[in-house]
Parts: sequence; structure tokens; C-alpha cells
Amino acid sequence: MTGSLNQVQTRAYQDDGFLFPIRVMDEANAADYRRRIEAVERDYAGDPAPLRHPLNTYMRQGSHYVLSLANQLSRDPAILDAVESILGPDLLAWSVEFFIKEAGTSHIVSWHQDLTYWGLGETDEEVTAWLALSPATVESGCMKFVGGSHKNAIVPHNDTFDDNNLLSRGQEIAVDVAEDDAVDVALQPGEMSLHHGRMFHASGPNVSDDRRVAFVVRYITPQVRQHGADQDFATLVRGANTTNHFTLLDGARSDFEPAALDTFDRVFHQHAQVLGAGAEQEMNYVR
Ligand SMILES: O=C(O)CCC(=O)C(=O)O
Repeated sequence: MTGSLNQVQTRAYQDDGFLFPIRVMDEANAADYRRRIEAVERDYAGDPAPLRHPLNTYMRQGSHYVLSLANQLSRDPAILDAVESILGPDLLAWSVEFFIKEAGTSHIVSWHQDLTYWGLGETDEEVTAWLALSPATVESGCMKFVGGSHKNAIVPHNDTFDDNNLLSRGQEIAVDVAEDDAVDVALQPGEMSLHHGRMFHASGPNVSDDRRVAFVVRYITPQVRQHGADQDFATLVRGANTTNHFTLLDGARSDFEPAALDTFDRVFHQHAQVLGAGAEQEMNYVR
């Protein structure tokens, strides 16, 4: 499958700050990826935890440093073709994660703009690719977007540290959000959405009887800079690293190799510092 966007699609992304649905693989392929990540969960989610951190910590950011499946999927040509249509030919994966909402749970994601705490400024050179590996419906807690909200600067956010909130600080936009205008981002397995880092977005609880399994990559161009720390890390997934703003690290070739666990910790601690700057409580990376 080639995934380059046409002019109408790229224009829609520029105007709305999001685009969906974009099919990047067939349902059987998506089901296979889901089966593989669920096998990782069975193998590594034991008690006591067989890894240095709870498995979900590895799944919620930097998963491509420790999981070959995440590394492979972050380089999927159809995903990269679509992202290239927005960001251009040189692409780095800054964060790679699995975002899972269990069936029949009350966890939500509050209204937020991704770039608020990432230290990357208000850049237009970042895009999130959110790939459904199970049905993402209103019932299962799909995302919702407010079209055009990426044209705002980063607006004030409050930290709620609400246990029910899947964001690490429970961060929430502190100004009125035009929720009635929000669009539900319903996706079938194998379809993805793209959204801008300043997009106002949120998601509701999963009241369905299936898990909501998503694979999410934050792609940036080499022009982006980390303003919150002296150094930051990323993985080159297409084209060339035309600057040295990010230290390049390799993705995993097999799962949880000892050297990869060290790499993960290096990135994790650095990102925790940037993401946690100014927070009054410890962040939660486990939910
Ligand atoms: O998956 C969700 O429900 C929210 C994801 C999100 O906020 C994001 O990918 O930026």
C-alpha cells in the first residue's frame, strides 16, 4: 500500500489540523499486529515484573527502543508516505507508543494540546500518526478533535493528576473548548488519523466489550529543537538527519535486549524531566 496524500488531503490537514480515516494496512494485518502486541503483554506483564519497569511504562513512550514490533511499525511505508506528504522527506520518530484502553473502563483523556509539555515549542513540524489496531469507536473511546484548533497558540493547561486520566499529569486545557463542534475520530483496524501537535483533542471512556488498541507515533522533522533540555533523542525513519538537533538512536531489532533497556532509561529520564517540568506531583507513566 502506498499512502501518499493527494492535494485535497494535504489541504484538508492544513485547514483542519487533522485527517482521517487513512487506510495504511488491511484488517488482517492490523489484527496480526494486535495479536503480536498482546503476546508481548502476556510474556512480560508478570508479577513480579520481569523488566525494570512495569510493561506499560515501556509501551507508553519509546517503545521502539525496546520492542522490534514497534520499531518495525514506526517505519511502515504507508504510514511514512502519508506523514511525508505533510512534513517532507526527512522524518524522525520522537515518541512511539501503544495506547490501550481496556474494555469497560472509565479512563479518559482530557482536552489537551500535545505540544504543551514536550519542550518542542509550538512547532508545525510535528505530526502524530494514530493507528487503530482494534475498532476505535465512540463506545470504545475514540479520540475527538476540534477542527481548526491547531491555529491557536498553546493555550493554558491545568494539571489535574486525576487517576482516571490517561495523561501523565492529567493535563487539561484551561480555556473553553468548543466541544459541540468536536469530530469523533472513528477508525477501523488498519486505519489511522493524523493530527497536529496544537490540535485540541480528548477521548472518552471505553464502554465497549473489547479493548481499544492503538499504535501512536510522534514524527518530527530534523528542524525541530528541544528547548527544555540540552539533549534529546529520536530515531531516523526516513530520509536524512539534516541537523544535529537530536541524538539519533537505533530502534530495537529484538525485544528487551539489555543494551536497549539502558537506551530506554536514558531517553525516559530525559523526557521525564522535560515533561514533568513545573509539575507539583509525580507523573504517572503506568496507567
Ligand atoms: O488515544 C487517546 O485516547 C488519546 C491519544 C492522544 O491524546 C494522542 O495521541 O495525542
